[in-house]
Amino acid sequence: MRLDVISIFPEYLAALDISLIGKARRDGLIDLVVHDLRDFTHDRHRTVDDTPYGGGAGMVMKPQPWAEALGYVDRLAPGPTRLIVPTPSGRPFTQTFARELVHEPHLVFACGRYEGIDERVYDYAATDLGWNVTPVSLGDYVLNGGEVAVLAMVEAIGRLIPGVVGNAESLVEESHEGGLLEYPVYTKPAHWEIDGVAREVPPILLSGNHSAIAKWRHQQRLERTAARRPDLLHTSQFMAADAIDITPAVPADAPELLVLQRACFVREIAAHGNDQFPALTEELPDVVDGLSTWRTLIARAGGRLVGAARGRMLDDGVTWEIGRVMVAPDLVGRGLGRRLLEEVESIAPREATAYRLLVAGGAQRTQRLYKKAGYRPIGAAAEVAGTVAMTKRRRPPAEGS
Ligand code: JD8
Repeated sequence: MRLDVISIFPEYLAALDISLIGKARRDGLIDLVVHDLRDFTHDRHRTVDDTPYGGGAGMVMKPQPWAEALGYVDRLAPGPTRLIVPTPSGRPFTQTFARELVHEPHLVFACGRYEGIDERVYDYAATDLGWNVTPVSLGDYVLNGGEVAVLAMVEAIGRLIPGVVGNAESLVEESHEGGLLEYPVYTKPAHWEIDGVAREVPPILLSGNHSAIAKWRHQQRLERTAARRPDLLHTSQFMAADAIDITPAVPADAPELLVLQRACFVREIAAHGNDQFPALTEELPDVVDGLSTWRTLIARAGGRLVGAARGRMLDDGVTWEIGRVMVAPDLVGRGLGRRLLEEVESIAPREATAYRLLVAGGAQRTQRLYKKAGYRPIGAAAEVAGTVAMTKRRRPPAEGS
């Protein structure tokens, strides 16, 4: 892979002379050259910038020096060239993109400064040089120029070249490889004391039980990702990371609850042609009203509403009626339904001595879940056609609880 970097501060890229990238260059694994843009100016002051057309603060980099610099490196490396232009307005640079770029035969990095580079340079590179021009951002913060971004990108791409990083093995379990953040690491001493405080290495890591260690490390990656980067997790992984938050519903949850109940009960229509199921016919105001007449719990995974359940006391003053135990269709079968049922049982007032709930007549899977939870069917429910009522005695709450 050939890389060319163009900058008015070539010394900024000196960091690429050292460490793994530096060694890879000396070992011929990476062919990287840094060019000074001012070498492509012809005036005594080696001018690379001028005032912006349309006015405004700062200066803009002139097109001619860039065109000559890009033309020069174009002749240095045959074959397709990709021009990476660091800019806060570029596509986010990610590990996935790094893994894509490592397969490019020739990468050119244009380090801008000031307010940026005259926009016509990108059209020249794409049209006249036939390059694939890609504006890329290192992250949602503002730097003073492209050099820092190029340092990061060249390192992230270079270390993926076979042979650059000693044990390729370690490339696998890194953050952003496989979508999870990396697990915590420890080294000697196992017992570490500082300022009179002793800190131990998690015993599992001293056990020699490699499958248990791998399991523990995976769980650590899940929990750390759920806590720090929920955006990286697929909802199902929240379950595995046990990072589902169950909280009381608030009126603002009503729109998502309406969507969830439609999604969860739509099968009723297909299974029993029953499109009059309340959960299917309700509109938003009905859901909002329900939040004031029922105590409703919701489950969220990384901010997404993935489940709910509700309860209310029946007029007999002793029965806690449970309803709308719902789990998002893509998450059924992972234990969330059982957990929601336990939670909504647990919020029943002290005077409740029994639970009662309705199940769609044909919903065998759901009935099995309730039977496993101790519920027993007591026959057809009068109040909602096509449903079966199931009840369970409530174990008296433990003394003092
Ligand atoms: C290239 C000039 C400075 C940017 C006026 C401040 C990348 N993630 C990132 N943040 N900032 C950059 C970046 C900033 C640059 C240049 C990259 C060239 N500047 C400009 C526009 C606002 N000044 C970046 N990658």
